[in-house]
Amino acid sequence: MMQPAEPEASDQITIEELQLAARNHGMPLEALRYEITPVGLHYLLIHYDIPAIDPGSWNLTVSGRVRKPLTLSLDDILSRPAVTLPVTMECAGNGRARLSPRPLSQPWLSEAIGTGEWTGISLVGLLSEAEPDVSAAEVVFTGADHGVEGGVEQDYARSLPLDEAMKDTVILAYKLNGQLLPPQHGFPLRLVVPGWYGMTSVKWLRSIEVVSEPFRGYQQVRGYRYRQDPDEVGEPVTRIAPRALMLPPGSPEFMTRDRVVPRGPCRLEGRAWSGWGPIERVEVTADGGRSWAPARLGSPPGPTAWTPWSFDWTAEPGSYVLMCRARDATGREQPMMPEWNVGGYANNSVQRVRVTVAASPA
Ligand SMILES: Nc1nc2c(c(=O)[nH]1)N[C@H]1C(S)=C(S)[C@@H](COP(=O)(O)O)O[C@H]1N2
Ligand SMILES: [Mo]
Repeated sequence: MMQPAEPEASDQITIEELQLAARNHGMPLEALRYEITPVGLHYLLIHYDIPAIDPGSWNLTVSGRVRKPLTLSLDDILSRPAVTLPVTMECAGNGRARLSPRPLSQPWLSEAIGTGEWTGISLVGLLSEAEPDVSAAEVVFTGADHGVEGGVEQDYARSLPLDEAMKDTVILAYKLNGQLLPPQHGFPLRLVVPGWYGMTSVKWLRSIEVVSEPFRGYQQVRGYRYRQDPDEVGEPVTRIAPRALMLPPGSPEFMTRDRVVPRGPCRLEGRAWSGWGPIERVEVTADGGRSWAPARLGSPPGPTAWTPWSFDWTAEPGSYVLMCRARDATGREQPMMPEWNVGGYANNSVQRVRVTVAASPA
């Protein structure tokens, strides 16, 4: 059977990419079986070093274009009413390593995802208490981590437009899956912005500043822009493009990760999400995309988390490339082939899972 070619990376992975990949791990795709990703299996992306923070002396400041600037200790934050929300988070660089030419950065394939159950305080509550004044346009979130990127020494910082920051699903989280944040996920406090790519959700948060002009920080105007040419201003990377992933069926071959599946009925399962709207449809193909059949959709664990799907496949002897694709309620759908950009962001082209079904049981 003719199979569609999978986009191949053009050159070999460099030692610097490997260095990043060894620090920042993905979610093993078999962890798609968990509705809430266990801590430790959730993906991880850290631009610089994990900062050392003493929770006793740490505090959070809310300042800038506000009538009532605030300084809160960790105890102040822990004593406020708590909210808990399952949130599917994805790195904007997910899929980057399948682009050609490959942008040199964290070389994700498709595993830079996870769904955490985040507990914290609502950001809108805190901002309302600080009373942004009429000049307020954006909110800048700064982390305690520090490093150099693109030749610019910086604290990791990102902004959100005021109206996005005031949405009631945005939280300042101090717990992940019921435990205090582990160091790597932002202890003692991080921002969690459902629906937006992960770079928005600033970890090791130390200050919130309300500003009247668009923030010009590195991660806002140099990083995280869609560009065809490095000299372009580009468009900002914002919400998560739709993606469906399949829990790879059967068993893997150690090096290639190709699957071996016994013949007979085989339930394919996975999860799908989009930051633009609810998942409306997931389809599956086993014949290279000549025919797509709809998967059954289950209910997501919350409005800002992935939707489970399943599909009953009959595995006949042969070789297959299984694929799945998601469409959201805004009509956005995954493309078959990647769309290239300088930073390698938002490559949500469909996943390919190579499967062999043996003629007789092993
Ligand atoms: N302070 C700070 N916040 C950060 C980052 C960082 O390097 N420093 N990485 C961002 C990026 S690019 C992503 S994808 C998410 C990853 O969150 P996680 O490691 O908890 O999965 O955190 C974001 N928040
Ligand atoms: Mo990211």
